[in-house]
Parts: sequence; C-alpha cells; structure tokens
Amino acid sequence: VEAGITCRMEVEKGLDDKKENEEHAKESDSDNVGSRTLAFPSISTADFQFDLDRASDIIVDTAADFLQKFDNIRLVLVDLSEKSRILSLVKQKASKKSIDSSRFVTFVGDITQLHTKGGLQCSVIANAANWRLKPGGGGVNAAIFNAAGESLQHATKKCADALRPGTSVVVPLPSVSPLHQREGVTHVIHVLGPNMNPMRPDYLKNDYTKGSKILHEAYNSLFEKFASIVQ
Ligand code: AR6
Repeated sequence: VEAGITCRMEVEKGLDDKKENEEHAKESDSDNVGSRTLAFPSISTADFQFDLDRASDIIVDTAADFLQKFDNIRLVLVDLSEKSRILSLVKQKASKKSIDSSRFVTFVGDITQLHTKGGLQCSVIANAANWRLKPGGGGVNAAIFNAAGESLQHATKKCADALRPGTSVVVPLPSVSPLHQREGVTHVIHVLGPNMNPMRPDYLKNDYTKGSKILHEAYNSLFEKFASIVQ
C-alpha cells in the first residue's frame, strides 16, 4: 500500500483527490492509525491572510522535522476544496522532499466530518483559533465550535482563557460532544497563528520575518502537543 501511495504522489496529475482520500481512509482502518492521527487546517492562510507559498514551506519543514523525531504517527493537512492551493503546494513540496507519504498526507474534506463523510479516523484535530478562544468568527474555528457543541466551549475555558500567537492549547473533548461521538475526536488543539489581516488583532503589517517565525512556532507547538497526547 505504501509503495502505491508514494507512486501516486509522484504521478499525482492523473489521479483525483477522491481516490486519494479513499486510499488513506482504507489504510486507517487496517492498523488503528486513527488513534495516532492529527488532522489540521492550514493555520493563518485564510482569514489571517498569510502568504500561501511561505506557509507551505513552513508546513512541510516542520512536519518533516517532526516525523523524523516520532514514528508511528500520522499528520493530515485538511482543506475544504479540491482546488485548495495550499494543499497542492504542500503536496508538491512534500513529494520533492521525499517525506513518507503514508505518514504525511493531504486530505480534501471538512475537518468536522472526516470520519462520517471522509471515512478517515483522526483522534486529534487542530483548530485555527482566535486569541480569545471564542466560537464564531467564521472559517474552521466556527465550524469546529459548531460541530462540537457547547461542551467544547466549557472544556476550553478550563484549559486556558487566551492564546499568544505561535502557541497552542490541548483541550480534551468531552465524550458528550457530537464531534467526539460521531467523529471519534478525543482532543482539539487550538492554535493561534500569525495575523496578516489589518482588520484582526496582532496585525503584523506584512512583517514576514516575524510572521514566519511565529508560524514555525505555531506548528512546532501543535505537533509537540499532539505527540504528548499520543505517546
Ligand atoms: N474544514 C477544513 N478546513 C477548513 C474548514 C473546514 N470546515 N473551514 C475552513 N478551512 P481560517 P486563519 C480551511 O480562516 O486564517 C477565524 O475567524 C481554510 O480553507 O479558518 O488562521 C478565527 O476566529 C484555510 O485553509 O483560519 C480567527 O480569528 C484554513 O482552514 C481567524 O479566523 C484556515 O482558515 C483565523 O484565521
């Protein structure tokens, strides 16, 4: 299976995302890799307007470093659309770097419906949060808080009341949450990335020296916290 996936990454052109999604879903059933899988959105690249090319380099670099340190875990970058530019940039760069394509994958789908709609098991999901750790605001933050119900808000409050850019917080998801029951998500990790949107707090005024450093820190923090859950 592994060789097949590697091969597909190399000749990705002719194969659609749906097939690829199905392949990863199948694989996840076989050895319970779902309990060691983190699904995460591309932090800061939509509402926070971070440059996609720079973000894709940072995702691939931090993921590659992390996967070298820990085996037996899987990282899944998720975005909603087959046309997602961040997914295709990351896919290209990951295959150039020869990252193990069974442990680092891209997936098209809604991060709140990976199991029921995508057939993918992921025990931990990341959220591109806001500094107040509040629901709403659109994007993946609104989707996750909506899908998880009120219990995520309560559980989040117990863990932290604010985040600094470049940091993250692990929230165990209560078993009453529909996201836990339906999708098998046991933990949500809120991550605050750098903001390049003048309308949002902590605006970095296009300072990509600072911004890139913070995005690196954000992914390192996310991956380390994920490792601490599954180890
Ligand atoms: N499933 C998977 N990916 C998604 C989903 C979903 N349901 N929804 C969005 N994405 P964004 P940011 C992708 O804007 O740029 C919020 O208002 C999306 O296509 O959610 O870090 C917060 O409250 C993109 O690739 O997060 C903050 O204030 C990625 O998720 C602010 O936005 C991140 O897009 C954070 O902005």
